Amino acid sequence: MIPAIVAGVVAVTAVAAAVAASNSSNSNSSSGSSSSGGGGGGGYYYDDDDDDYYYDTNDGTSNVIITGVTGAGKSSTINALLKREDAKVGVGVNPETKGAHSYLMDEHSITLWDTPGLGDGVEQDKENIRQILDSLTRDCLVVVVIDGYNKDMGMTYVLLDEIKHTVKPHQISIVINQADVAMKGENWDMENKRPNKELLKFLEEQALSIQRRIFETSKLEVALPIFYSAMYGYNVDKLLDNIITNTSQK
Ligand SMILES: Nc1nc2c(ncn2[C@@H]2O[C@H](COP(=O)(O)OP(=O)(O)O)[C@@H](O)[C@H]2O)c(=O)[nH]1
Ligand SMILES: [Mg+2]
Repeated sequence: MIPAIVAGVVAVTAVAAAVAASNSSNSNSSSGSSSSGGGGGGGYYYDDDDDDYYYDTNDGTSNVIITGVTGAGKSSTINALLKREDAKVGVGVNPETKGAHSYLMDEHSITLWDTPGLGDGVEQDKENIRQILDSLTRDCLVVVVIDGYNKDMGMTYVLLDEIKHTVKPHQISIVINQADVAMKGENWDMENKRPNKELLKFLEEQALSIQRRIFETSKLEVALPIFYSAMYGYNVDKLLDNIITNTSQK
């Protein structure tokens, strides 16, 4: 069954193939995986009605799609959540994630999806957005990762404008990574791996401002973004709590 799918072409199929590939590569990093690529386990399914492949939502886990611009820290966020270095992290802003990869969080019945980043060229972005849209399901949670100095919000707005037609606002979670460098590295308490008072105030204001800008630009009423640092583990527990709460809120 899998080779037939891999032999097929185009985006959704590429994602489906990635699902199959990542599920097999996951088997050595997580035990008791309930999502196997082939057979009856899950990963994807074929819908006769519209002759297309879809992510399997019947494997018992909730799909959490991690999106955002290249370099925001999607892969690093996944590693921080998993507490292991499974997702390949880029050096600088080179896109390291091509195609979607899944990571199972057995203990929470969550499948995290690492998606290709945005901002790598018009054609590539179109293709990547299409892949992201194809991956959305009725009850998935879309986590949009923004970097702490949000240098490129434009692409994030484009993404939100695309996904808002497919998912409901409560299925979108905006999160701000790289809290440690939000003030260019200043006011980060390196010893305790947390922001000092000044940076904390800056981050709180930034979260409010991003929430407001998203409303103004995309007319989306999203929850107040959580800020964290995947690199130093700051607020990652809060991020996980937020994901768990939002995935159980169907
Ligand atoms: N300072 C800082 N750097 C980070 C953080 N998270 C990720 N990075 C760095 O940002 C770069 C891009 O990270 P990556 O996870 O590959 O981003 P992706 O393209 O969105 O998957 C890498 O060099 C990471 O080490 C963070 O919380 N703080
Ligand atoms: Mg990546």
